[in-house]
Amino acid sequence: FTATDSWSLEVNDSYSIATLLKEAEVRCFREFIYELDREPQRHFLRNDIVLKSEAYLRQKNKAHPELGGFDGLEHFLSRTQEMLLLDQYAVLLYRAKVGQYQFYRFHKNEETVDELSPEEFLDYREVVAGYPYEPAEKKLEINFGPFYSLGPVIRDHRKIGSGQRFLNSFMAGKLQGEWSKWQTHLCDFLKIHSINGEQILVDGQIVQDPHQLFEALQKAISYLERQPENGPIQKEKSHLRGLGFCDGFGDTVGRVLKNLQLLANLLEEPRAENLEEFINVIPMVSRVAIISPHGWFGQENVLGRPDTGGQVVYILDQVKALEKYLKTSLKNAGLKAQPKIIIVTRLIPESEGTTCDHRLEKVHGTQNCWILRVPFKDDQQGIVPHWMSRFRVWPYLEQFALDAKNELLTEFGGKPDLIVGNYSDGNLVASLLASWLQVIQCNIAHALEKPKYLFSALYWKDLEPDYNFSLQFTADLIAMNKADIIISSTSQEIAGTDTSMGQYESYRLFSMPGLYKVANGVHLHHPKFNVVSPGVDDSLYFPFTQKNKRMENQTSELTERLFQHAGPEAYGELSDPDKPPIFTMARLDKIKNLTGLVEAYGQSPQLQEMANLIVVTRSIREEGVEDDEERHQLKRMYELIAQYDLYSKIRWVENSSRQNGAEMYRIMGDRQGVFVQPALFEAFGLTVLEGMASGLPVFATQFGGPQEIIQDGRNGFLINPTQPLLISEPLVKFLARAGSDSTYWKTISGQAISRVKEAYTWKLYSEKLLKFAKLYGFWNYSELSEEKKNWINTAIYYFTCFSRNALTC
Ligand code: UDP
Ligand code: LCN
Repeated sequence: FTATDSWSLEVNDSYSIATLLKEAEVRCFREFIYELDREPQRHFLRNDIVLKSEAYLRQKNKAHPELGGFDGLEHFLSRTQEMLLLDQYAVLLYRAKVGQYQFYRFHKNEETVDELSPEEFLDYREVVAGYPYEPAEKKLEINFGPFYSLGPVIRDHRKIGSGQRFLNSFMAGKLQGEWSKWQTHLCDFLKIHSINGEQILVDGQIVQDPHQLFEALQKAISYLERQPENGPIQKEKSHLRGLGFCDGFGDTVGRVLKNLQLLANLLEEPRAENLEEFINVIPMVSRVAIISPHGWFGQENVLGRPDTGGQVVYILDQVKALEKYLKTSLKNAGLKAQPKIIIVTRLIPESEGTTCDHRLEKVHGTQNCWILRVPFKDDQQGIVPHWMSRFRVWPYLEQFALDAKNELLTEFGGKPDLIVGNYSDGNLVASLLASWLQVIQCNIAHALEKPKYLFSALYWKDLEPDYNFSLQFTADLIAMNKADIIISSTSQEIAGTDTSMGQYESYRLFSMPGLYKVANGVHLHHPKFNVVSPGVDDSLYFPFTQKNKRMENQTSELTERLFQHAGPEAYGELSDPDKPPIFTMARLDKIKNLTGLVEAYGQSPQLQEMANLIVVTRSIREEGVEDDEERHQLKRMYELIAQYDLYSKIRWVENSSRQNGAEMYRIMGDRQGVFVQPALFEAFGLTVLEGMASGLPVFATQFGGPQEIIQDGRNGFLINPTQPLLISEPLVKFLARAGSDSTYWKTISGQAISRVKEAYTWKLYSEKLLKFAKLYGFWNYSELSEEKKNWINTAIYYFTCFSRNALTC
């Protein structure tokens, strides 16, 4: 496989070092390297580089005002993603703009700067990590690039993640170019649909080709034009049937007429808008399978465990919204069929009082959405009885997929129309199911572990005993390339921003020393990527000011529990419970960094003076906690509370009920508190939305999704959680201003509520996702897509065989 395709990493002449930096800046940069060289660390990431260079450049500017500043160097360093220090060189990965890289090698003792290839950079990275240099021919290189060379490419990096819009115009262009071929595709496509075994849309026995379709349309349109617009379509059914039109075009004469006219227009004039509108009308989706194998998947008492966080919340809200949307669209299409959505997850016999051992459970507040649980099996014990970390599920997934396939076929009474995978394990299972059943596959990452854990690919061997990343990253590569659609919660998740690396982007170029090297692991410019942001359930998360929606007894019980109640489910005794609360709630993973917030609070007497700290987690005791990371974080919390003597300033409270969690945000709003999300990295961050929707000023990590949710300073604040002072300073500043200006807190609170209402709703989500799925359904059906599928499936097949062998060995 060679990398001579259109989307291999661009190396661009306009970014030669001479055009980026002045001579004095190159010299200053060498001096900065000299400073860094005194530190033991050899591998620096952007955050480190920026923090260290800021202080250095400030001092340089002061000492040499005559040089007129170092703006160019500051800009250059802010875009340097990585720096490696070797004996003679500093090697840099410079991100010129989204998806465009440049690799430089600065000689420490000479005035020379070389440009490197991506492969050379990967080699240096391995050397710095202590691996012996291996010549290229000894390494296995994975490159998916050539397999995409026949398909469409979004060239403008600003449009990455707008796959639907792009694909629509791309297809319309194709329609115009090869119209007679596409007319046949469209006509055939309309004949293949059925719901519960009944033909819908066009009867292929009567209408065989586009010409006949057009004739039939003219007759049907002129007939319907003579009928009352608001009349039910039932009365006209037999007439339309005779012409070759079945149910599915609408429920009233007016609607059917409009849709048939749309189709006639499309056949006559293949414009992008006509195509988009018509495809959206087709009732292509009524049965959806959502795959989320690991974790405790239930509706009560499951949240806050290391493997059961936002993904469960997201899916439960998602299915409710999808069902609602599908019901309306099926009704509008004149169909009686009800949508059915099945969430497939793991059945866990040792379920600790949850419903995780029930085979089938109805999703509350829906008519036909179900949780279907299928057990993991192994050769020794048959059904695996106990919970297992998401990092250990890999050996069970193939059998799980086979069993899930049979169960789904039985429950649906046929194939689903769409399979949605969640997280690395669900996406891998979705890849298998979608191949076996020939159904459209949509992936949702939720959180890609590779960018979450720093240097996780480079040091995979050290991390392997706990995390099995060799398997997970391989699974990610398979699923990303196999998926028809990938939806992301923010656009930075795909290709990052001007200054930060995207989460998918981190799979583009990397190596796992001794295993393989990846060049072009993911095609960010492919239209399969679409940004579809989740929302919040507004019946649960609403502004604290909506008193009439709140329950007085719940509010007073929880207020007592949060601030005063003594008992085993709370720790700390507030000496002044009336101070404004700094609230946080998350799973006790290291990455969530709740201990970082406690440390920042502990190190700031000013903050302790101004506010109390309220921490909510699912458990505050080590007993019964099986996850090592969670146990370690629990211990660390107690240590920090003791070390900074915080017992009278902090309340650490247990909760795993979503209803209570929602009211807790509002109680913090009653007291003019703030919510802090201090994660070292957050893929999206549902708690950020929940806090904002409840009317809290939110301080959230600048690393990951929150940077797109929050417009810094307007409807919340972004913080750098890597140092205690960087967390506490913005909080002190805000609380001081809110103390002296009574309107400030209210302004931010109001703007936070508006932001969520405008941009993050499940209604918007359902519309976008299903529109996208339908468009792909049509595209997948086309000839062009067959070519694409063959290429990709061949690549995936070989890669999967290889992975199985390599990983079994
Ligand atoms: N949550 C909860 N109790 C906890 C921790 C989390 O109810 O102790 C909920 C929280 O309200 C949110 C979800 O779990 O709905 C966490 O989602 P998020 O996207 O913030 O993070 P994740 O846990 O998925 O990484
Ligand atoms: C997983 C995460 O880590 C969060 O950042 C997301 O908000 C959540 O899944 C839902 O997608």
